[in-house]
Amino acid sequence: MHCKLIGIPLQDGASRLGCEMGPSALRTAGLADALVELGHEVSDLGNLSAPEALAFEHPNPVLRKPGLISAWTRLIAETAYQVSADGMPIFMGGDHALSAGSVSGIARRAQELGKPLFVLWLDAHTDFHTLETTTSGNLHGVPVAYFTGRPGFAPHFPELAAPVDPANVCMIGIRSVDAAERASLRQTQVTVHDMRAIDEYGVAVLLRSFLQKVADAGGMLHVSLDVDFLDPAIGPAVGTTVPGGATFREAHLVMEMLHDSGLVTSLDLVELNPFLDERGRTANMLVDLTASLMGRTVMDRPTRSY
Ligand code: DIR
Ligand code: MN
Ligand code: MN
Ligand code: MN
Repeated sequence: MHCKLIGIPLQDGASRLGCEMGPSALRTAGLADALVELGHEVSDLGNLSAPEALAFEHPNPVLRKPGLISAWTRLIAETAYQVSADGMPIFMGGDHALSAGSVSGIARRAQELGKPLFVLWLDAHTDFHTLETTTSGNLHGVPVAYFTGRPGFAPHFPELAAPVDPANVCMIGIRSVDAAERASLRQTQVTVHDMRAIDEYGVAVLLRSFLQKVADAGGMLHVSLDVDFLDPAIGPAVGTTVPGGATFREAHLVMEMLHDSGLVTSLDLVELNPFLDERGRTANMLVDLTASLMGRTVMDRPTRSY
């Protein structure tokens, strides 16, 4: 596989500054070498430069830096579309607002290839606010609503070339949902597996049925990994820690099953805030998880195991 690393030093979607150091921390933790060791070709395309903020007027007064996030979304979507012509793009964040761009750009590519795009959202949060409903104003809380085409983003955010079908979005790890998000999720076909579902069924059962759906549809699969999917004990470097997250073993199993499926075509690594890390352990964890996604195993597996 040809892995393309794209650094996106976007931090203004989150309330705590520091995610702009995420791409550097992932490089320092050895992401490229870990992929090379697995036999992949790796191109590090460097970091995108911050765009100029657009003029932006909106009745919701709490929105934080909406003109800047909108400009980033346009830039990232264009980049994602371009780099996905071949190989496997890995978007190194940067906060989760970047996924408004990465997913919408990949969706445009998928449409051109005539394939349905599926999204696996690994996160404590559903990130399903709109510009109207967010009360924090932090725009890392809106990307899923944006790329699935919920109303209210036009004309402030770039028009979507290809909205993602909400029925093709599966969320795992969820444990913090605001009331407005819950209400709009009820009106969609997004699959939301909260932590209770993991506890009751195990993460493998939940993921396997989604992967089967992607495979049956001949789809492309984008994985968006928010650091706060992980339990804070193994991923402290995030501004919005929520207790009760995925364990080391659950997170690795998810990545290993994703690898075995052969379905993953692009990846976001987001919300890493190195300023909050402990001697690089969260950055190292993300590199380890990415290595598992890209084929690192303990023992050989003769057959696909999803
Ligand atoms: C909360 C927290 N739902 C908000 N969101 C996120 O501010 O809208 N934290 N994405 O990581
Ligand atoms: Mn998120
Ligand atoms: Mn989150
Ligand atoms: Mn691993």
